[in-house]
Amino acid sequence: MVILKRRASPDFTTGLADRVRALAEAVEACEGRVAAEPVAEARRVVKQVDQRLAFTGSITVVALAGATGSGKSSIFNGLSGTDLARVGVRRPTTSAPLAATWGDEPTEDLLDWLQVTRRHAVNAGGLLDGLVLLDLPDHDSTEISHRLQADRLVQLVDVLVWVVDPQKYADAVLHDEYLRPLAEHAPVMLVVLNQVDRLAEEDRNACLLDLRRLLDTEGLQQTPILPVSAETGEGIAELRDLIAVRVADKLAAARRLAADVTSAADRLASASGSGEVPKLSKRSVDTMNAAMAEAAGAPVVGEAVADAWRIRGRRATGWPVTAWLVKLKPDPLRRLHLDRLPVGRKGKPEQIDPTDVGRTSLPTRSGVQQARVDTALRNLAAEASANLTRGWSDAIRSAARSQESRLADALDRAVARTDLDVQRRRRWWQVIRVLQWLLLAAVAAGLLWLGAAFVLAYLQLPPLPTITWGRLPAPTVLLVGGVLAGLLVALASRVGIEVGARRRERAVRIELSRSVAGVTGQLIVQPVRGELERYERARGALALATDR
Ligand SMILES: Nc1nc2c(ncn2[C@@H]2O[C@H](COP(=O)(O)OP(=O)(O)OP(=O)(O)O)[C@@H](O)[C@H]2O)c(=O)[nH]1
Ligand SMILES: [Mg+2]
Repeated sequence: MVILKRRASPDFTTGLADRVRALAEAVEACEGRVAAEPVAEARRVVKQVDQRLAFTGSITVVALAGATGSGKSSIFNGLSGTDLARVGVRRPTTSAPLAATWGDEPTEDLLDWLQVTRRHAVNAGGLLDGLVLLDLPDHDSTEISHRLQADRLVQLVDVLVWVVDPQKYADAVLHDEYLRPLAEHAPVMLVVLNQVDRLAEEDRNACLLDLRRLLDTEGLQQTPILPVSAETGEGIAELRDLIAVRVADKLAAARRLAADVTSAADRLASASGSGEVPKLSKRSVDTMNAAMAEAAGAPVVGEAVADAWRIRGRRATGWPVTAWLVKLKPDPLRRLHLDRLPVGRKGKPEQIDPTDVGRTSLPTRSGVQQARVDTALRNLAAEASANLTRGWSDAIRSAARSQESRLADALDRAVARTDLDVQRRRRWWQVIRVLQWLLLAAVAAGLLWLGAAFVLAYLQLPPLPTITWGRLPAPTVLLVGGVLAGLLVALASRVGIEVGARRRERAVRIELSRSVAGVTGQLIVQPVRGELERYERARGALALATDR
């Protein structure tokens, strides 16, 4: 980080550390969601920045790169005032990189990192102090190892000097595979047109113009072109001056790394996509929950609770003579194993206890229900991945289904643990029950009375005093009235019970929906939101890293 502390804060280095951190975060977020190649490249850049910044920023590594025979080694010798580099007629000549170092700054570790073993110190104390000049092998001969070494160092050095000659300056390999992809690095590159001594004045100008035009179309407007002849020494001093400027400002390394970060972030950003972060609407979550609730048996449970309510209500409020018959009906809740559940305890599906054995005996979901669940899940995932690239939408789809194997079981447990409040009663039932027994007592009294009158008449004993209510005899009123009133009360109560049963059914459906939403929230919505947050993180980090 030495460079960053001492930077003169020109734009390109401003926030380099932040941008690298952002790129590292983007790499982490994009892992597995974006094509492997740009992710790997961005990771390599993050590592390279860390490694290069760990070395001193006072040293500037300049490499001479280019096709075989363009004159790299000749220029290397010209710049260093030596004949260290072998210049040959037989192609290719240079097979391993060679370094010349200027100044007293230790360069051993840096050259070790660059894996350059052939090193020579040259005259110190000049404008080039702090320069490490590399003569690279060519990138275009039949020797694969040359290209591998050249490519590796092209990625690592601070300043690239591309040496071209009048015959091959427009070479497609050089332009398509190196210069164009390095457009972001235009400010840290130079192009040298060597062997100008071989050209007549007008050819030289035409050649320079054509080369300029080529570079401009490739986005390299900021890359200077220098006509040089290693043979005559023309242009070598100017080249030395251009290099000296870059050595003096000590910012070449940071500049290069900033360009690396920008282009890696750009590539990663276009691979990751620029779609807005999709929102998960309440509507699609609700639709999915409704499908899940149905598949989990919420309607069946609701009906069972209502039926159980009716049975208990009728038993409590029915005419006592016949009400016991209701007992013969099987309890619908018991049939579904919902009767022995904790009462008065709210089910908390988000804290599903794996040791809890609460299970219902609800029928397994039907094909239609399963299809509805699948459709709802698909729609949810589609909404959550709208406008996202393939990798991200795949990740969101699999996040929606990541807990699928646990889902059916978790839903059943949630239903089983939902407080159905099956013991709930109405106070009026008790009142009616008392009333029913009083009416039955009246019936019994009437019956006894009539019985007594019948026995007395049979034995020709004097009759009981005749009491009439209205114009009807009291015992008859008690008997018939009691029966009729009991039946009427039972019938009227049924209306109240029915209203209560429907209300219970609704309440249970709501309670079950809440439980189901708890489960889907944990097993579906949360993983999908997690993935969306990850995308948002990647997007934010890439925006920071690209610095656009
Ligand atoms: N006329 C002329 N010849 C040159 C010039 N520069 C280099 N040469 C010749 O071109 C040939 C190749 O030069 P090198 O410096 O070995 O080229 P190189 O780019 O290092 O080649 P490799 O190491 O194979 O990649 C040699 O014969 C040089 O003498 C120049 O400016 N003018
Ligand atoms: Mg050479």
